Amino acid sequence: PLAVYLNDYQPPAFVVESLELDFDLAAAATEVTTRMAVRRNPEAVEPDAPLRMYGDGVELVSFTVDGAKPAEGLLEQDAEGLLLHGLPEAARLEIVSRCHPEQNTQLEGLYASSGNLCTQCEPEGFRRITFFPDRPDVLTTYRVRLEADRVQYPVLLANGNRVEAGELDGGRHYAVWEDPFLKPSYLFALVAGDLACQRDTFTTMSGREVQLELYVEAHNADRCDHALASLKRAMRFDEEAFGREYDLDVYMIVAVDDFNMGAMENKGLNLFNAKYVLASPDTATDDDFVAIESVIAHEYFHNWSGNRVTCRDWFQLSLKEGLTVFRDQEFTTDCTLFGVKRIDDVAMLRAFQFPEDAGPLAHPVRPDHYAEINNFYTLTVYEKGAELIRMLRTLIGRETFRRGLDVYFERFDGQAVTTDDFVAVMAEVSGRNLTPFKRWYTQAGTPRVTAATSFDGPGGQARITLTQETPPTPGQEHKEPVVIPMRVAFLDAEGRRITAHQKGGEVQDEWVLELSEGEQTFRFEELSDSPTAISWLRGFSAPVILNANQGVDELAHLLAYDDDAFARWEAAQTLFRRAIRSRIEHDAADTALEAAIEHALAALLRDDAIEPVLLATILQLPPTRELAELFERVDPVRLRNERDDLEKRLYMPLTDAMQQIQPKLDDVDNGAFTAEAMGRRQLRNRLLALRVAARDQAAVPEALAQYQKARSQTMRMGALNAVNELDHEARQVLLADFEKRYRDDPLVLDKYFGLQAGSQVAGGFERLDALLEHPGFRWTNPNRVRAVLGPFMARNERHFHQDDGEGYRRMGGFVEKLDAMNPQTAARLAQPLTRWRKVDTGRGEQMRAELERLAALEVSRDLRDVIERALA
Ligand code: B3K
Ligand code: ZN
Repeated sequence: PLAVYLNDYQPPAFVVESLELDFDLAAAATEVTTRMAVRRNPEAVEPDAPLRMYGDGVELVSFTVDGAKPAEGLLEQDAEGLLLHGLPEAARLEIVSRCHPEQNTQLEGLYASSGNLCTQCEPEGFRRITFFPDRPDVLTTYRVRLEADRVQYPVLLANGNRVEAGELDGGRHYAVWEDPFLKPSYLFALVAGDLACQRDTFTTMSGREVQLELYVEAHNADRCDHALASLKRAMRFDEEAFGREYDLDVYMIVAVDDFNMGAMENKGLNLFNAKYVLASPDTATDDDFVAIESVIAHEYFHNWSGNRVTCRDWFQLSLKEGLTVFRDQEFTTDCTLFGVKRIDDVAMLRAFQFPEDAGPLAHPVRPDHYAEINNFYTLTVYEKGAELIRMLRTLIGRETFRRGLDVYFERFDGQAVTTDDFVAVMAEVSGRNLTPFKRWYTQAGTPRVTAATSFDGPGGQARITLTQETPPTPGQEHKEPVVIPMRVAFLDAEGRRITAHQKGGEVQDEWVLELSEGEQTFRFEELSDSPTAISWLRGFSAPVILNANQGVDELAHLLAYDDDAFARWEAAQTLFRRAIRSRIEHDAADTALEAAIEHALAALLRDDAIEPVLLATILQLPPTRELAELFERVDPVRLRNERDDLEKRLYMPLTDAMQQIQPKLDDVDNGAFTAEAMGRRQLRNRLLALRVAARDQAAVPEALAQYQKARSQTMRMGALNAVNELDHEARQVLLADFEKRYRDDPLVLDKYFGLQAGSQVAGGFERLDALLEHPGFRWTNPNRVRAVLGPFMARNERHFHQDDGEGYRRMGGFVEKLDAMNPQTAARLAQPLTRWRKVDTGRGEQMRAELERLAALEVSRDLRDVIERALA
């Protein structure tokens, strides 16, 4: 496909001074009247350039300029929309156009979902509603009039404040909405539907009362409390942690059943995938509760980082997404315990972003070209982007960073800007040259850092030498060094931090070393004791792969004592990885190593002081996806088997120790939703799963009992997850019961789909077929499709990677089928198929063949872009 390049950016030829949209809404055909006042942009490059209005699948009904039809030849219609030539300095345009919500299965633009009408405009959906200069640097004020059937669509919503409403003849009614804030078209939204409204209020720090309104289908009205409470917590947090106050009088959230992603931050009117709104203890797990809170917060935080200050062009996507993920991570950290949120974020980065950055779809946080922007809403732009913000804060200090954010929001309020603008503010407030740091934005790939240490005798001196290297990625053969903040501490034999100083520096017990060259040495003097262990990359201070060559004893010491939760967890992860590597590379277990790990885990299980949630997190082995990154190519089925076997061997001797903890966790199903209560449930469920994996005979009946007695979805799912890999009657009994219980509850049924599709128990293809035939399954609903196909590809190595290629062919077929309805979701689901160079050659060839089959078909631009990059 044809690519768009960052270097080609030009300011728009016209600015839009104001915009009025009139919608005559109906599911079959909606007529839109667009009135806009345009004026030549003084910053335009060419003084007489035409006005470009994008349109995608929109029918043009009529067009006038200052009340008259444009003269012959001045209005040009092409594949991208409309071009209007010969415009004067300023003009008023009126466009009447038509679109067809009911036929819109792509779920971009205006579409129908469960009988309601709603929109999704980011990034380029507005052009599917009407003709418009649909680019993020065209900002204007919106006045929107919605008219529709009163019975079918009693609720009519758009951005901003409702300024007028009334009844009309013929059973119709209308509402007029005005949004006083400048916004780009991607933040436009409307909803028309039959929805129940749950209300609450929030008083801002300056004492204004904001109406909070949550719209859901009437039968879901009892699942809204958590979302509303989360919203209020997020609003308070943004005031307290970032000084950001909400600006409109009303904040609306609407839950939509058919939605391509998690949610959308439209100004004053967020649209949400119902999955990230609806929750009750019976239907949602603790993880669901946490995810809802974080998505609600994320979209709310966008009101400043994204809406008040937006992106100049889509290359700058991380300007709003990286920053907003950073902000939502800070919020969740604030609500959870003991640094475990940081561990969860790192685990996710490693399992998903690192592979992306090492594969054929690798791209910089600020890409410099794209063929389809929808394919760039990635882990790299979001999660790695958030890591860059975090590193900036580490480098310039918390207070300076906070001051920089204030300056950024104030200076660019109402503007569309770039990641360079953001970094420039941070450079200004800190007085630092951050130009070298910007390589993080332009260079793809995960840097590899090695660390070596030497201690110079009793004088108490230490030397740390760090080196870095970033492997090549597509289109970027040669890499420059980046600025890596490495947070370190030396620990003594009791796990206490040792003090020392760097030449000319103060005495400290923790340092942030700045590695900015290929190799650098850092010297420490007058160490107060001789170190037993070094705690590296504390808090995961940079998104790198570290090799510190630490011995097993040193790692065990960190695992027992490190006061940095990440570093403690990482010590266990390093041991697990080393054991797996040995099994794969030497075809045999390193028995001494595995015995040492078991010993360290046993000590951990005896440790009364460790927080339950941290213990639960540390006990978990890395997932196959992440382990695969240790190898150039690997047989994924074997890797999964070795991982599971290692887990079994390590925990078999520990089943008694695990059993002994369990009674202390008997009261966890108590309906409490504090971080502590959730952490204890997590440990209870982890221990149960590990005991089942370790073949503890008593564990299966316990799982059955836990399921039967469960008063919450968390405990029910805990039991199901524990037995889901067992070819045992217990599994079937529980799953059948679960299916019966939640058959008519789509969001909970998705959990059943995931359990069935993600299980490696024999008969995976038959189960897959049955799920696709299930009355609750629909190809047009992204949640259903993802619930089945996602876990099949992510967790069911045995079937997805079956060595005859059957799994790849099936998934290729499903991607093809879905592509005809919903290209965006299809292109995303195709991604596991792009990793053909990472699996062993036999499988890799089968996977590649399936990609080539798809490449030969007429597929969407979204899917073609992914396939072409995968095959390049
Ligand atoms: N900004 C939206 C994502 C839009 C994705 C379009 N393919 C949600 C978010 O990041 O908050
Ligand atoms: Zn976002």
